[in-house]
Amino acid sequence: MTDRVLVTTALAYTNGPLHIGHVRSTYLPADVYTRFLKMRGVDAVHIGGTDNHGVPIALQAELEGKRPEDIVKKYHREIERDLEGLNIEFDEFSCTCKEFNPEHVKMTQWFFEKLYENGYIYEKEVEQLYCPNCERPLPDRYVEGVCPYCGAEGARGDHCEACGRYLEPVELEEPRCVVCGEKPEVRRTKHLFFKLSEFEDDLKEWLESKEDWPKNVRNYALNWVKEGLKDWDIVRDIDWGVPIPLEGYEDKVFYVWFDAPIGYVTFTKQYCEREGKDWRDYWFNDDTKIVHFIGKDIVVHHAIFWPAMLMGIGATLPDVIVAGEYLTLEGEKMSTSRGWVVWVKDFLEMFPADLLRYYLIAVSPLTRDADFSWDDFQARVNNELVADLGNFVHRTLTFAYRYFDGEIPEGNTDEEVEEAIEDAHRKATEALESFRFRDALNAVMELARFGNEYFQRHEPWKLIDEDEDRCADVIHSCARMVKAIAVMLAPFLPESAEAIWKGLGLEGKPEDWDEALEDVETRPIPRPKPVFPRVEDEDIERAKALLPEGEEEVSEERSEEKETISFEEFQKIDMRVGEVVEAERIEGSDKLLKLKVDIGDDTRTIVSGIYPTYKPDEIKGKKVIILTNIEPRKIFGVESQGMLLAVGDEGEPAILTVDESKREVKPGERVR
Ligand code: B3M
Ligand code: ZN
Repeated sequence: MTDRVLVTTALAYTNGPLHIGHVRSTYLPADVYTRFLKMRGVDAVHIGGTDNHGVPIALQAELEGKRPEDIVKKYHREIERDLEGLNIEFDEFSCTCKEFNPEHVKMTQWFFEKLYENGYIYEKEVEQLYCPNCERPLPDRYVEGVCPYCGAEGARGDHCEACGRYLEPVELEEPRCVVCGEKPEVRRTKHLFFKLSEFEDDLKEWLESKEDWPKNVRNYALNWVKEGLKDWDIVRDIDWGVPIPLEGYEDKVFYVWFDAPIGYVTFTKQYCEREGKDWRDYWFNDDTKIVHFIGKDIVVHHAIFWPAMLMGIGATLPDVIVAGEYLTLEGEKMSTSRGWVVWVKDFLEMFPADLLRYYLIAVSPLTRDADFSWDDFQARVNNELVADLGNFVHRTLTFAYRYFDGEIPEGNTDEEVEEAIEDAHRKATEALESFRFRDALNAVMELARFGNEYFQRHEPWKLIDEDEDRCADVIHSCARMVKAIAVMLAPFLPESAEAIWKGLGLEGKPEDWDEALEDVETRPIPRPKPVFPRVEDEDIERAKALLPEGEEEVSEERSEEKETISFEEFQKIDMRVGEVVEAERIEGSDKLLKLKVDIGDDTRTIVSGIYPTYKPDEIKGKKVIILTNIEPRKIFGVESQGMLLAVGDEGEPAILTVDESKREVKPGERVR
């Protein structure tokens, strides 16, 4: 292993806070890996930040009537807060925003100029869409239409969600401007292209040499190269992005995927300047190992475009690219627009960070898709963390505390225990070196399971009366395992590892990976406390209540005949006409509105997932149907005292209302 390692995590777009998908695919593995390296004495640095330019953020700002930098600032803060809450540590966490980080503008322009001088940039006329009504070009998502490949409606200018293909805006059929709906016209303009095609052979050779890379990255990238590489348009006709230092390009900026990876270099430089180091030691020195952690949807950008850019200026190429596969939620694809996600912030309001860190690693290898399910989360925490690991640590410490005067007893460690520790240490080390995070964590869990079995088999509660010296050996052996567990758990569950460490009466926290192999000294220990909380059914109910009402239930309804109910049963259902008197969005939610609804003798607060189909102003004054005697439920911290009836799923609700063409209907009238 080299001494200098630069670890990076993909830069999250500042168009929303973090959810568990981001955590699982990149942040958590990168953090675990860096912590592991640091514990081994490697000069490892973890660099990250946020990705602030690009059409999606510009468009979001425009549609919300804000400035892009305001959106960037808001979400940069929230993302930073989420990462801190999860104990994801960075040596530098910065941003690419031209307003807030002029260094990044300089670095991007410098990078471009190098590529330009080296002959890898050329100018070419392109066709692009232009909105005659808004009087401006429509790059990427500024235009929507029908996908020319699969015929799906609502394909965006850069990408069709339905078939997954990359698109050019001019390829779209029936295009329209997303801002005003106008049909755009085709205009010609000048763009700059990066000669990606020239790097085809070098990239192929380089990727082929990376035999030890995770397969999901190498094979995918190689297939791309084999299909032939086209030169890459690095310009966009918007003003939100890094300005292009070339005459004639005053109204254009670099494409966000050109400047974003350069952020890794900018941030390294910023880190180095603070630490009195030379950033060239990281980016122009083949002794440095660069490790990129990314999500699998951006393999092409990191394994093809980015290395080609680096080759173009003679910089150090990534040593490894590790890509996390997708995470689904309760068996369904996550969707921020539908609210089908678990936000980090919400998780942390309910559970300690380490429980999420544990679950996301234990549930599946990083290179395979995984599903987050609340029931499985509860089961794994209770059956594994609490029952195996927590129990072993607690019973060991409690026994020592009670029967050995509050101290870890002196004694000899049994050989089978020494072996079990060495075995776990070797397995965990090898697994972490090759990015098999789950295997590494499993090795630690296995040691805990062995510890429990060992404790049980030696029956110290009997030995203490029969043979106190032998009992001391057994408890001493157990304490050795507890110490090894604390050390090896540290990269994964840093808070719990420190708590266990302190439980052994040790100072500070585990900092040296090989200390797992060392004996434990006799010393007074504090009164033992359980390390992990049990996750109770109520906790899980509360967590589930944050998800929108199950889509599955809706579709089941269609296919499944419901049981017949009696008229009396129907009579129990109290549905009334209500008039919406107030409506506002719920902060942090993409689809929820908080409504005040007049139902005649009462005014109820109702939370309903009808945004953005229904805007607050447009729902105000409407007569709606409310199920009034359903149990109140807390959604996003707001108690919903009833349910607004609507049809439709997939984020396309249509609300139920009353026909007033024959007479006026008053709020409070019952539906019967
Ligand atoms: N912001 C996409 C993503 O968040 C993009 C990554 C940039 S890494 C240089 O997955
Ligand atoms: Zn327009």
